[in-house]
Amino acid sequence: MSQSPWNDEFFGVKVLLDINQVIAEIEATGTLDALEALRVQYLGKQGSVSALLKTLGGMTPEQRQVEGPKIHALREAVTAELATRKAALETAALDARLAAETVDLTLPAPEAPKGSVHPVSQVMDELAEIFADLGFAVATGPEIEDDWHNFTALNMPETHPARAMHDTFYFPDRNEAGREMLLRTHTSPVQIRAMLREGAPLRVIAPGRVYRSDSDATHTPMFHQVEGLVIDKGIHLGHLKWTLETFLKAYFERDDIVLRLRPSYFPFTEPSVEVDVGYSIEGGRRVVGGSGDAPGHAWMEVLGSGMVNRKVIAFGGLDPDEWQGFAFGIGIDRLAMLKYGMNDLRAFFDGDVRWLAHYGFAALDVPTLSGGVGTPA
Ligand code: 2NL
Repeated sequence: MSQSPWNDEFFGVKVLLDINQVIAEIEATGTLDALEALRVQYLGKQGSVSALLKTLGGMTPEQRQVEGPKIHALREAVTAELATRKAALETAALDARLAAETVDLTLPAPEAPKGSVHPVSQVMDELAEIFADLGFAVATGPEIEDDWHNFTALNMPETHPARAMHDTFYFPDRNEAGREMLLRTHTSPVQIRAMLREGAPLRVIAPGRVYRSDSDATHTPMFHQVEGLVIDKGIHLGHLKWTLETFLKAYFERDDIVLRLRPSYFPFTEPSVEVDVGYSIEGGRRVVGGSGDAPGHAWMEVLGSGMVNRKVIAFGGLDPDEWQGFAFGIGIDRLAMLKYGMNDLRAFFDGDVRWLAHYGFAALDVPTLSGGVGTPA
């Protein structure tokens, strides 16, 4: 760097700038704060290098041609030196920290927050496991359905009063085939699709979300249902009763489950039966088991079922003279409440993590029904 000429009065600006002195000063800076103070002193708005730059305005073109490059070179030299020193100080600070700080690898790691399995998911897994033992596959399908799969194929024609009873959420537009679109009111359409796709024989369960325009203490507009369907030759009510009894014993993990079948009506089954189980109250909670007619016991409805209506078998693309079947439908949320002792359905869907911490299941410690269906109690 050439010797600076600006050691004295210069165009009215009092400057004392010796480039070698400036560089020495920057190099001697020991802290980032001190360096920043120097930057302001030279390059800041009121800085001395900035003041020199301003003098260019008052020069003749000839003077400017001579002095301009020198002043700019000076500014660049100071800027570069400040940057070099800044990097050196930062590196030194980091080295000092690295030398001073140590990581104690023997300290226990902080515990990560753990998620948990929602009771509805847990019960769905249990149902899939129990029915897998009985030869059922799990079928899924769309939650947005057309009215043919949700109603017509289930023997609920346009004018059928049960369509109104379902309090359906309809979409404003029809699909390409001109069918009304809706949120499925049950998982039956999944089974209709399974029949059409896979034919017979068939054993499927269809668990999932269903929607009805209904909302109070015991009804949420979205809830969970599992339906089951068996199609084979020579299927009769005895198969239905044995299957449901075997399922309920496995689910409640009790061998003393007693069923009561009551005649009922569903458009998609004929005959239709409502299934009750005996229970008693123990410690303020419903405990399933024993006959509902026994002292201190009562009957509680748990599911609806029946022999698949001939018309529904035909809508599923099968010959009802050749194939018969039974079907059932259960509310999963209520099934979870009965087994795990919750009393408010709405809390299931509030998304409150405190509720989930209380009722949820550890992801890696899922209680499985490892005994399997049919294992002696
Ligand atoms: C109830 C009643 C039921 C079915 C669902 C069904 C499905 C097909 C064919 C015939 Cl594809 N039936 N499902 C049958 C009887 C009852 O549910 O009260 N559920 C909570």
